[in-house]
Amino acid sequence: MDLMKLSKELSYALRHAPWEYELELDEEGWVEIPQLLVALHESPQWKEVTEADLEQMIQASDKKRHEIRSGRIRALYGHSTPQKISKIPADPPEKLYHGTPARAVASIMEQGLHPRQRQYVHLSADMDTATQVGRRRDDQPVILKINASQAAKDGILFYHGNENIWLADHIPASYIQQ
Ligand code: HQG
Repeated sequence: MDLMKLSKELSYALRHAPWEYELELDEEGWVEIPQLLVALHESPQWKEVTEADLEQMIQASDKKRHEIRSGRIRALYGHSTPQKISKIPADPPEKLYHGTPARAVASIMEQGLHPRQRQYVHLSADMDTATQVGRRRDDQPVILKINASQAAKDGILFYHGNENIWLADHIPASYIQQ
C-alpha cells in the first residue's frame, strides 16, 4: 500500500474537506476511525485499508501529521475547515522559527504573520524544520526568529502541534526578527 499517498488523502480529508468524505470533525478535529474507514473503502484504491495501515502510515511518515487515540484519528495541524479546531494553549519555548519565501518577508515585517488560508500560523521549534517548511516555496527561504516567550508573556496564545510545530493565531511584527 502507498502509505504516503494515504497520508496525503487523509490530510486532505482531515485538514481541508471532511464533508467530501461525509465526515464531521469534532471540535478538536477527531473522527471515529470506523467512520473514516467506511469513507475510504468507497474508493477502489483504499478498499482494503485497515486501522493497522493507518497506524503504520503514521509510523512511516517523515513528519507527525496525524495521531490516533482511543479509536479516533485527527490531523495535528494544517487545518483550513471553516469551523476552527480548538487547541489548548501551551507555554512555547523561548524562540520559535518560521521559514518563508524571501518575497513574503517585507509584508510579514509590516503586518506580522497571518494564518492566511489556514486556521493558525505555523511555527517551527528549530531552524532545520523551518528551513524545510520554507523550501516548499523558495530554494533559499528566509528563517524568521520569533520571540515566543516574550509574546506569550504579553498575552499571545501558542498551541502545540507536534514536537516540531507550534501554532498561534497571529504573530505581530514586533516579535519577529529577520
Ligand atoms: C506566509 C506544511 C505575506 C507564510 C509545512 C507562508 C508546515 C505571509 C504562507 C505547515 C504573511 C502560508 C504550514 C504576511 C504569513 N504577508 N505572507 N503577512 N503571513 N505569510 O502553507 O507555515 O507538510 O499556510 O510565511 O511543513 O508555510 O503539509 O503555511 O509562507 O508545517 O504537513 O503565508 O504545512 O506541513 O503558507 O506551512 P501555509 P506554512 P505538511
